Amino acid sequence: MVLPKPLVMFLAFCGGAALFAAPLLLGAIVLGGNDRGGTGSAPGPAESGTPGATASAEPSTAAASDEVLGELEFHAFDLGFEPTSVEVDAPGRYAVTFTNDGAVFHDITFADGTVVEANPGESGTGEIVVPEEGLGYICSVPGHADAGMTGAITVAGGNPDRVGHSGSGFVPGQNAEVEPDPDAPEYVLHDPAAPPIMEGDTHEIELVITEREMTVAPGIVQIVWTFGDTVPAPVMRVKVGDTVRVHLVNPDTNKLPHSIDFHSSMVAWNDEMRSINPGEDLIYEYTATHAGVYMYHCGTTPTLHHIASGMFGMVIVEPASGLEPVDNEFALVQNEWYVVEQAGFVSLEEASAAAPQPDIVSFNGVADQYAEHPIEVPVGETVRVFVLNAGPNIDSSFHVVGTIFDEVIKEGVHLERGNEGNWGSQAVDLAPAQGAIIEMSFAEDGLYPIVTHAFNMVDRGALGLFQAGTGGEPVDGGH
Ligand SMILES: [Cu+2]
Repeated sequence: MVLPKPLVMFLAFCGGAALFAAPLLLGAIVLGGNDRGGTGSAPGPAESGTPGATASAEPSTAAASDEVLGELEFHAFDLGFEPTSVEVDAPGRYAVTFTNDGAVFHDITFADGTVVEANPGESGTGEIVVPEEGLGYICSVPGHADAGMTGAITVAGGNPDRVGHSGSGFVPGQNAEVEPDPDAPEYVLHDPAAPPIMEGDTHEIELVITEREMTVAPGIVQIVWTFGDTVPAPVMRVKVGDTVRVHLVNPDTNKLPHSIDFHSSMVAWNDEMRSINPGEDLIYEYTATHAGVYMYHCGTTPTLHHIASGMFGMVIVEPASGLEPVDNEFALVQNEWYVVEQAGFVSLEEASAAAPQPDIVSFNGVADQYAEHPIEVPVGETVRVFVLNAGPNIDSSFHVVGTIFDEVIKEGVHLERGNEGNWGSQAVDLAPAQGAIIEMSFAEDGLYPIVTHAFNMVDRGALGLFQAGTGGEPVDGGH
């Protein structure tokens, strides 16, 4: 692999840069850990071959016939099934009625492949063949099975815990290994420049939700859910006193309900933050009352899955009097990706672990993008970075190698440039959903790595570079 020139220089310059270099030399993120070995779980119907075929001749006959042995009724709510286990007297064919009592779309997907769907308030019907071993069922809407929408049909005396469904055999603490695909689309470089403040006092913003694939690291594609078709979502920049009126649109081409929650607002959770189904929209209006760097995100259940899948962004609220002008402004959002499958859904199971092990940690959605495409700034100029840790789970220790922050406003706490004593800051700790305004400058020509100083995350993609001036000369005098 051919390394970009600034990077070659950086590696040459920095002899002890193994940690930085690892992902780049490999050409991809190391998605470390044990192989999950497929998605199979407990021995289940899948192993029995033809659905309905059993060792005993009698049930086999019943299963093969068209005779319907009974009717089974299932209900869905948000997020679960009622009942979660059903016992039938004999294997064979059963009619199924499925009623959705929830507020969002659900289905019931049986391990024999039968799917019955129902919109909120509606019912559907189907037929299933229950084998001797029993038959598991889940809701196949992403995240719903993980959130608890699973169940099992057993045959007289069977143990529902031993009935397989199509849920995965995830073991907490074990990350999947996903090979980068050399044919995956190249990632789209996310512009790190912070936008200017929006003009006027009232801002009408249309935000369209999309569900699509995105290259989140070289060779790694994930299904993402977005506000405004980018991850992170567009930066909104306003000032205290402004009215922000967001028109949130969930197009009917989407599959899932979504919502929006602005941390920069003070509104009731059960009104503006409500979920809307595909084909619906809502208006979320608030007055910006407090200055800071705020997160906005989707809050639809399971919220963890919606944030982990890309539904997060930054709102900058300036004081009514505005921020002091500086020479350069950037916006960086740190987030984690939990990857178990190429071009698959982000893993809620991995993200849910009590001690989560992200496969990728990125600035502005794509691993290592600013290491491969350094952010250029002139030597000696003031540089302001708006930083948000979108999480969803792990802390950030935002640090820029080779400089000292001389102005930091973190969650309302202000370290002022030129303070008495000339106190400075080396790293800004940001728990999930915390944000800061961080200012610095670069004293000389050269490269200044952007990291979270939680260094176990740097080789997972949390690496960028500021290039001051020409980027400087490597120590060995090479080229
Ligand atoms: Cu969502």
